[in-house]
Amino acid sequence: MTRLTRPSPQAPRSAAPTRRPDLAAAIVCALLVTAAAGCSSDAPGVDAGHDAGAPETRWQGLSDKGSYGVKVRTTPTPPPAATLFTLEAEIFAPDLSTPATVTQVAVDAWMPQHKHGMEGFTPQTTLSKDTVGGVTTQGMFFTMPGQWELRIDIKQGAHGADRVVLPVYVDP
Ligand SMILES: [Cu+2]
Repeated sequence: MTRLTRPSPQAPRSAAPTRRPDLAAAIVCALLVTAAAGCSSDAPGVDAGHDAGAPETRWQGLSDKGSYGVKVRTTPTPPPAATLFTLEAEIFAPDLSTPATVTQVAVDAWMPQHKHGMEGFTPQTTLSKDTVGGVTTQGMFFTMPGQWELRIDIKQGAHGADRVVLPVYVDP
């Protein structure tokens, strides 16, 4: 950083139209600091405890109450950050042996460390007409890299209502 007291001959375009060069330099400095912080993380304070958990991805799992087993895949796979992707889920009996009929399913994604979801994206989930337990969700979007959760909420189905949460780590 240059000396703050030296008058700056060329005023930075982002600085306010001021005749006080020390103030202008201070503003530029603040902008640079802000930009640098934004490059490393959107919320460094919130991320402080993130090291506790290792990145995790699972493409299948059991629902919270044990009523269903679910397999998912994405296109493209693995899903990159800031890219629209499609999720296909297959919903089974808990042991994955038999497809389970479902009649109402909602799919969402959540970033637990930051407590936000897909921020303005509203994916559309449709039930397969041909495949029992088949669900397709279009318009999924991980807004940033990091540890996410896929949340498949079975609101109505052969084994009642239940929810599957699968961790997905999105590479930077
Ligand atoms: Cu986040």
